[in-house]
Amino acid sequence: MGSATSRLSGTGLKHCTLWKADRSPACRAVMMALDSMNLSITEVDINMDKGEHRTQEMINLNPLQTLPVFKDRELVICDSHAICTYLAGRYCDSGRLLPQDPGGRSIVDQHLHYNSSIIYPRFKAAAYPIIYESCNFVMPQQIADIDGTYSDLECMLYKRTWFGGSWATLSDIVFASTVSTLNVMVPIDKEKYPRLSSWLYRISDELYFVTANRKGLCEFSRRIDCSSVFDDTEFKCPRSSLARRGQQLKESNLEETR
Ligand SMILES: N[C@@H](CCC(=O)N[C@@H](CS)C(=O)NCC(=O)O)C(=O)O
Repeated sequence: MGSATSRLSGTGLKHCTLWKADRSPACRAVMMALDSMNLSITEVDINMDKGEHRTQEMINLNPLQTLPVFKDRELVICDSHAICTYLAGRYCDSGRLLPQDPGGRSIVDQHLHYNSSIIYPRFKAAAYPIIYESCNFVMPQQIADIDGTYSDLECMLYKRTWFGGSWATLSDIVFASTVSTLNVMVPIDKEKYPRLSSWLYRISDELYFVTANRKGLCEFSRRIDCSSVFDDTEFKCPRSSLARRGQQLKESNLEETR
């Protein structure tokens, strides 16, 4: 299991820990939420290929044997949606990511439930046979289901720039992690889904997407393309969220000056 590191600067929550794997969209949603709130916590990398999420220590934390797992002092939360709303409610006063008025909040909740109950099972049905069962392609039924998701999301974006309102909220962050991952397996047809594809383009430019989603998405793509275990000597990335942000910014600045 990866060793824990703590934050370097910024709003550090030393009493909080996230156990995560970058290739997991659920983990990347939490990482983006953290970066968008400028929060830095201890992050521990778990190698799912080695079954590190199934050790007794992890089962004690999360009997469901899934990632992410989050701990704030004695409180343990094992679902990305619940972790994101907890973080936004507890550590972000502004209501920017999670509206404080019941109406606005219900819209975000509705999106998080859609992500959890509809999109996530479709993601698993498409990706797991490739990751775990040496299947080399996304099966036709799974392609149709993912296309159905794109169609739903396209409708939800009618007359909207962002899913939750006039700015990006947790709805957008959570959808960004799953939709960018689905897009690797079933590319979004720009002609058929213009609103969804421009939303994905727009959110891909957000700093938190760059710092917290890109590396894991790249790892996932590599895994889907090659059906091979990701070589974790590549894409070395600090585990503290602020350190991660610093390194990736440095890398993207370097790329720009090339
Ligand atoms: N509803 C959960 C789903 C978590 C989940 O299923 N995570 C996947 C990784 S993306 C996992 O841990 N799978 C177990 C495995 O692959 O063995 C959440 O949003 O946190």
